[in-house]
Amino acid sequence: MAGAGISTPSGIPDFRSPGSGFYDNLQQYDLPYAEAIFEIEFFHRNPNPFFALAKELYPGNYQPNLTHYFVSLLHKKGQLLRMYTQNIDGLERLAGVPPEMLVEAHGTFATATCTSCLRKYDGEDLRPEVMSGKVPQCPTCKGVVKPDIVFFGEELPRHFFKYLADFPLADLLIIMGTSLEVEPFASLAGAVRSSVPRLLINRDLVGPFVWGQRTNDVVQLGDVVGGIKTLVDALGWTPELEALMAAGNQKPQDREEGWDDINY
Ligand code: CNA
Repeated sequence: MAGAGISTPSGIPDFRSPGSGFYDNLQQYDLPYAEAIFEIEFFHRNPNPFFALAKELYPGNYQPNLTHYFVSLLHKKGQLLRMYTQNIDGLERLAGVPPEMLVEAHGTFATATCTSCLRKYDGEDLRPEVMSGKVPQCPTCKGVVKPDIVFFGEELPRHFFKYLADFPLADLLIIMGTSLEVEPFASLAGAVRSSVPRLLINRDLVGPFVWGQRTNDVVQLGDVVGGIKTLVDALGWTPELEALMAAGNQKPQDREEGWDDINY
């Protein structure tokens, strides 16, 4: 399970970190209150603040970091049952985690839907309008086309409910970079069997790790990249992770920089 904290090392602010978090830096969006940017009612009245944020977060502006590649490595080793992410930045996909191994619980910019006629679009179809600061319009009915991000007041995607089958099968739950404050996602932490170890890698203690730790819970407090490096090192996987990152960072632009330039 992951949240915005795994993407802060890629340069994307999270919501709740004091000072750097998105909720502390909303002046530019002219909102009545922070959460309005993700409220569907507000969006129907004024989609501009959301699209200002979408321009910033649209896939292509940021690169995955070591944390995303770690999940990709877990998959390559046949150890990943599923990744449940709250993130909407698409960095898991960019790091090579196949879409079917991902549950993007709060949606994705990869697809979009017209809010009037419900016609489906590929996220790439919207890119020119989003990047030029416009609200994308449906060519068919002129309705606003909204990326398939889950807003407050909207239902979670159907595939979120894969958790009912996945979580009882897990034999380890890794939770990283999330405040575990958003429901129903947060409650997934309690959906594994009580005999299953849960590992929290996060800057601070969150959710059940504050008030109801199980005897087999493990907490690694601090920066998520440092925490994952420690884990990967203990597993003896560091060379493989470095190779995966190097290959991933070369791919998009065929870059020639070395390890030092890789985003971690
Ligand atoms: P959050 O509530 O902002 O919490 C982030 C957590 O991560 C906090 O506990 C931080 O202390 C911790 N954290 C931040 N950076 C690090 C770091 N480098 N190392 C270790 N811990 C760190 O974010 P959640 O994901 O829990 O909240 C759910 C919201 C945030 C979801 O709806 C997301 O869609 C939404 N969000 C997503 C993105 C993204 O896609 N990258 C960015 C901002 C917000």
